[in-house]
Amino acid sequence: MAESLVVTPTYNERENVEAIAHAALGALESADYLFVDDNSPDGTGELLDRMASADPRIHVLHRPGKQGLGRAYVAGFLWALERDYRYIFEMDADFSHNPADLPRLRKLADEADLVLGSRFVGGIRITNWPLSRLMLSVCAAAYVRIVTGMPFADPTGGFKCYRREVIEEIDVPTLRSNGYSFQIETLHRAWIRGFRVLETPIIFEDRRSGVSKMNRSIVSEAMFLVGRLWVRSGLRRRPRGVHPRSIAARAAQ
Ligand SMILES: Nc1nc2c(ncn2[C@@H]2O[C@H](COP(=O)(O)OP(=O)(O)O)[C@@H](O)[C@H]2O)c(=O)[nH]1
Ligand SMILES: [Mg+2]
Repeated sequence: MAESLVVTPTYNERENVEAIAHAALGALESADYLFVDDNSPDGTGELLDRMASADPRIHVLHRPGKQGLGRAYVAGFLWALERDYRYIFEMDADFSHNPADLPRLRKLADEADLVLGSRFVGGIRITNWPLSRLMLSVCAAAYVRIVTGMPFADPTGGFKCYRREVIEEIDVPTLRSNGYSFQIETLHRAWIRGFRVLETPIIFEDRRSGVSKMNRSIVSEAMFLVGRLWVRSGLRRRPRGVHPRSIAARAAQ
């Protein structure tokens, strides 16, 4: 079995899935690929089935209808936990995340439990985004920092590499959020439990084809979630200590 699994939720990504799978599996020889499709009306699901029957490294989960990115990732993470993958990646289908960055994220996961591809650490690196969308992301990041205490430049990013232990410890079935909130919620659970999180710079490009599923309700969901996370963690604004299963704990032994 491969060491890594790249998980990508898809909704109407027919124009992207073949190219992204080819690029990701070429870039990371030690990886399998799991797509989680929400019965895309454009036929992405059927195309993914054909890809999976032609390539044993490609897998597909089909869900009955559009339930949001968070639900799709939860299904994907549970699928990964039933198997022996050591490293589990989140990546979008639309080439906003560059598959050529996968080996670098994987390598950094030798020294961190969760590696975040960050659009903002050490400057802003987003190409072709409308200014409004950029401002939204920058403001969201500041808001998350102020309320939760999480010291990350880009807490809403969706290009990540988790060590398996993190996925095992963040209680995946109780993750409730979707959209941007899902990224904040998973990051907060890992960080507050004392896992080591590392941000590494990435260049984020606006999608090459297809349309974004971003909308207003995703934004308001995130606004509420951030407050809830802070309250749920007993108003704590920093981790209790190093998690016993963190790579940091093991290095200290
Ligand atoms: N399965 C599933 N995938 C989704 C859903 N919404 C978005 N996605 C996928 O999640 C990824 C990010 O979505 P995208 O529309 O690019 O959001 P943006 O990059 O924030 O504009 C893409 O691969 C989408 O196809 C959904 O409801 N279900
Ligand atoms: Mg996108």
